[in-house]
Amino acid sequence: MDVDFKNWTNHAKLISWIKEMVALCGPKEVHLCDGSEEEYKSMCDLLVKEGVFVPLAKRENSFWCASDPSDVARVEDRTFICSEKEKDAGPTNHWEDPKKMKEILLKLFDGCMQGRTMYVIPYSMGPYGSSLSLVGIEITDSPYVVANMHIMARMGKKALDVIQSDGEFVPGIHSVGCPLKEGEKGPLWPCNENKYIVHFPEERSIWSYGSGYGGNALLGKKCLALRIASAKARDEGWLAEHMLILGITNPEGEKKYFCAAFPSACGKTNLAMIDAELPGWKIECVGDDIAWMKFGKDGRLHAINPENGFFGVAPGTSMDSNPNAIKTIAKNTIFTNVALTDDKDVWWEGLSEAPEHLTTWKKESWTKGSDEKPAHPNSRFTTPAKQCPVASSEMDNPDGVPISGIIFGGRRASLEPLVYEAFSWQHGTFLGACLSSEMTAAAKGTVGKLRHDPFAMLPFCGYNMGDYFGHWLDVGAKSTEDKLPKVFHVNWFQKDESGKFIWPGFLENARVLKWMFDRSTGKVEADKKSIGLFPKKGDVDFSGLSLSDEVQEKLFAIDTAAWKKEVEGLKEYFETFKDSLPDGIKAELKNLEERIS
Ligand code: SAT
Ligand code: MN
Repeated sequence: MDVDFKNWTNHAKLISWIKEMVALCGPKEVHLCDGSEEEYKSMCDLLVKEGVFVPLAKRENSFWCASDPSDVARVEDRTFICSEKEKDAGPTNHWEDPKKMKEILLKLFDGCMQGRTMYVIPYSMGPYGSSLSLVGIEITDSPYVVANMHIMARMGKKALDVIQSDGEFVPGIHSVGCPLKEGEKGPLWPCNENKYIVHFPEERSIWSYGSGYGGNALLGKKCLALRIASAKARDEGWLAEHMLILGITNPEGEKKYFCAAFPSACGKTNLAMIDAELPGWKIECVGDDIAWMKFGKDGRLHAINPENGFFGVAPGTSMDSNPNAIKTIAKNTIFTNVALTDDKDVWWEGLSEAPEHLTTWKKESWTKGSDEKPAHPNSRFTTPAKQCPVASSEMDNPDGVPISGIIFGGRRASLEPLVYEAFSWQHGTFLGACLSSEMTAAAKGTVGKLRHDPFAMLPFCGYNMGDYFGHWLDVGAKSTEDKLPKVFHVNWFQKDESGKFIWPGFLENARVLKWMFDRSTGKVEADKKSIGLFPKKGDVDFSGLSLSDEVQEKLFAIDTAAWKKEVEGLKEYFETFKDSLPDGIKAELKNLEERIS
């Protein structure tokens, strides 16, 4: 098939790669994307015409859609890091020999786009003109992916211009793996039982097959901005992290930026745009999922958000838990796997009182009182970041924002207190390495099961996690403690014996942010305890929360027996990294053991 590249690019390497993919995948036609508004509109029109998208009546330019029930989350067991050496993928990743994997992929992709249109998407992760930004090309046979990429990334002609002048791009090929015979229409949500989400970190390329959902298919997000970027960051001395970025201004007008790493579906989006009820304080959102950080000339880490949209978890999002998200999704939003109301609006658990009747994400009729959940727990909204009422004007700043603090957190029913601070960068790196969290519906697996999730990067680190710990220590060695961000650990999810959360969470988390802010300006002192630096009594303001003395104590309790058990578990876990485990982590584990004994 002849593709006319004339008004699109004359970049030889790009053209030859696209031609190669056309020959391999055998699409019926090729659409070279320009990223324009008209293109977005035509993509949505097409999806409406096909019956994939249902236009929403109360939200301008917004759509509901439902995936195949088998394609609802990231598939971690089908995600591969194919480095030349197995050791470079490390014990936490699935590895396959790159040559062997290419053979598998070439067979899978052979003719996989038959009867479908191939879309070629040029996109930039990060603001144009930033030394941190990376451009990618995603080739896909899914118009749903094209529409979502329009929102999630900076997409189109400008990204091509960067490739033209710079030469470099990350190629990513994606197929739903569902070729069509002549005249065949195929399912509304095409996908394949056989899924492969594959990364070649040395070659810096991505091959994704069989899924049309989220991080499996929108290749700019987890595949490029985390797995490929983390490997590039290791080589070049910067950090690509699974972190939100937010700005806080105190009543005196002092402004600080924080990054926070939590596993998927643990409230990053809520925290990133938290509507603080702290008189005189202001919170701004720079990003809700990914941060790329690099040292500025001032010796401080500066972060950009490589994304341009939010792919947020819908269930639990409400005017109480996250009013800014609710306002963000009022228009120009794609809702996937939430429930549809009879008057063509969206609904999910926690949004409001359930209506009498709904259409579920499985497209089944649902009446109030039925046991089934009408929205899938990993249902999502794809929405433009700039629509957020507290979107930071720094979102497009190519230099990024200077980071004063880094926060780690997971879902832990017990053990981890509400908040504490690390003694040093090395200790903070250790806290990141020790992170564990109960699993959520964001990935296929057992919801609620506690697992180690270092730096909330377990599913996203593109190389050996032991080397990644070492990279963090190396990054710290490039600056000094006074310039490096302070590191904090938080846990919003402690429960009492009856299984009830003891901390109200959500908007009240701003009280904890305030303490971290005050620590970063040096306004408040902290108490040195066995596991870290703790707030002095009264410095985290509990006024008006009516927490009993017992609960207040429990929020900051250190259960030594439980910590001894935790240390034993960590020892065992860290042994899996063998000689990749850096000395700094070993030393911190020993220190912790001594402090709690
Ligand atoms: O599907 S995604 O990987 O984009 C969402 C998440 O797990 O954070
Ligand atoms: Mn995420």
